[in-house]
Amino acid sequence: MNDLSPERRPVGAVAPDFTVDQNWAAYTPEEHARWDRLVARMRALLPGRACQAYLDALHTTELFQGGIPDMEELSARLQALTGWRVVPVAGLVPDEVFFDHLANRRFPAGAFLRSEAEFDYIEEPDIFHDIFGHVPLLADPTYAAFMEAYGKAGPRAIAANALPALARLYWYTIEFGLIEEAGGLRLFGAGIMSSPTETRFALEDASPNRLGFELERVMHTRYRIDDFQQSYFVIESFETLLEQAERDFGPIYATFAAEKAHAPDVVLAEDRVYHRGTQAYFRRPEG
Ligand code: HBI
Ligand code: FE
Repeated sequence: MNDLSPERRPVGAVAPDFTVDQNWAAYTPEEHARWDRLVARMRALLPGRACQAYLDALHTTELFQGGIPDMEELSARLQALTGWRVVPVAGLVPDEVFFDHLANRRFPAGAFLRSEAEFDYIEEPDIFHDIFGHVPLLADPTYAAFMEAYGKAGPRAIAANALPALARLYWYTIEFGLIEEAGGLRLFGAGIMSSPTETRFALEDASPNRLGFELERVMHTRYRIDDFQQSYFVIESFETLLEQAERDFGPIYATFAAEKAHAPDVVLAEDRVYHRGTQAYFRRPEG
């Protein structure tokens, strides 16, 4: 995003692995207060909607003591739990760099906080999306192992020219995934966890499909990047997700180029259908 909002401080030197100094002391009182408002809004919504592992992690990571977290302190706590660290970056980093960080249990988190004008939506992942959305589940050992396996799968996908397949797995799980719990469907995707409107839409709105996660199905399904999802995929557990991530993706990549990708709103005969969406949200007259 070139039009950096005036409040976004220029970062210092960028290391070869694209990490920067978080410069925690430079956050302003307004930014710390904005972080607290963003967190308070989501914490009012997530009980009963976020998966239990996420709610548990909010406590084990002691993440929300108030104010923007210092990634060094947060990493010390997280490393003791699952070996993961959180490293500051200026923004999106090249795919191969991103995969290498994940494969080594380092989560790259944007060091900047969205401006007041971007309070409700920001295109690029900022520190709130990355730390509030992605980091808590890294305290869950099974999810932590899945994220490492995802990172390790990167180089082969790039070599097989099948990066979109792996990006779709990321999108429909790590960013927008749902999980089945005894009480019903719950959220675990970071993109939903950091959005008050999508938190409700993904779980409660009649519009989107809610379909059982299946690896090939997800790797062959396109997604939208600028709006809510037309389909959300439901995993049965982090254990089943980890098993899938440890499969050999080679055969799937081999068919990837040939097979036509599915549109984001379709329901296939072989789908496990939790909810067949009306897609009303996407038929609404453009405002
Ligand atoms: N870089 N900092 C950052 N954060 C991301 O989520 C990210 C990235 N680079 C690439 C990327 N995500 C996606 O293309 C992944 O699917 C690889
Ligand atoms: Fe993200």
